[in-house]
Amino acid sequence: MRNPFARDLVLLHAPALFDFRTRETFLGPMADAVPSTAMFEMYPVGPTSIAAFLERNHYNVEIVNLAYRMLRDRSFDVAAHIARMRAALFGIDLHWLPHVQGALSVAELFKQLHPESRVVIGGLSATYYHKELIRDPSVDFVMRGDSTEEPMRELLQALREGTPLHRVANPTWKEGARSRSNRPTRRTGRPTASGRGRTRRSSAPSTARSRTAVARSTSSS
Ligand code: B12
Repeated sequence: MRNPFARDLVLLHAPALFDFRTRETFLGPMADAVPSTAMFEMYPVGPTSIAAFLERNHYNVEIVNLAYRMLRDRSFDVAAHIARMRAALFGIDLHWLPHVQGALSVAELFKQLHPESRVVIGGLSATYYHKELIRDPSVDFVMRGDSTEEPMRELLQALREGTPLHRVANPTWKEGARSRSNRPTRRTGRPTASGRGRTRRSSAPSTARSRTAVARSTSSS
């Protein structure tokens, strides 16, 4: 029987550069208006929205802000902290592009410590670079799109029940030596014929109709 207290998902927020405490670096300019340091320790709003949605759907989710912990305590042991973590799935945000080195370094460290665990990367930059990211040995899934709450629920459910991923909206994932992608069913701002952006959202992907659309739109590369 499933342990109702077990973590289903841990969402990790990496610093822009890992490990900024031990590596020399030249940091680029940051907007003065932004309330975080050049390590981008403030995580995107999205993980809180994903966590709230999944909790409402009876999944246990935790958010761990590694970047903030490292800034607050210079001796914070990231590897020891990650080694103690247990969950069915681990998510790392790659939302702002300057985060790419930090997000992938944390994913690599994570896989060294938990080779059996699965890692999903998400956020706007991850969405754009999903084909490149899925080639990284530390990345199992890239969850694309700007509305990933329902797709993340579907992914957790599929992993829990061992059902095929082609029914899950939005992911790119590894299948042997190849990668596969399901077309995102939730997106915004698609250009119209007139060239102006318009907001368009499809119906919830859990409906029978959109499930069929997702299944039809699976592609591989
Ligand atoms: C509000 C906002 C801000 C706010 C709040 C930021 C925050 N904490 O999220 C403020 C003003 C602080 C801000 C700051 C910045 N922002 Co801003 N911001 C936005 C804006 C307008 C909306 C974001 C939002 O709230 N979305 C709603 C929430 C619910 O969705 P979300 O955070 O996108 O998360 C969803 C998905 O992305 C995805 N997802 C996100 N993370 C993860 C993680 C996992 C594991 C998974 C599976 C999925 C996932 O699923 C989430 C839920 O559906 C976007 C534009 C846009 N269209 O999104 C720009 C945007 C995200 N910002 C951008 C930038 C560049 C910045 C700054 C770097 C600006 C600067 N030069 O300083 C800073 C960085 C902040 C920092 N951490 O240091 C760019 C990012 C471009 C890029 N790819 O790098 C965007 C796209 C604007 C743009 N077009 O240029 N920002």
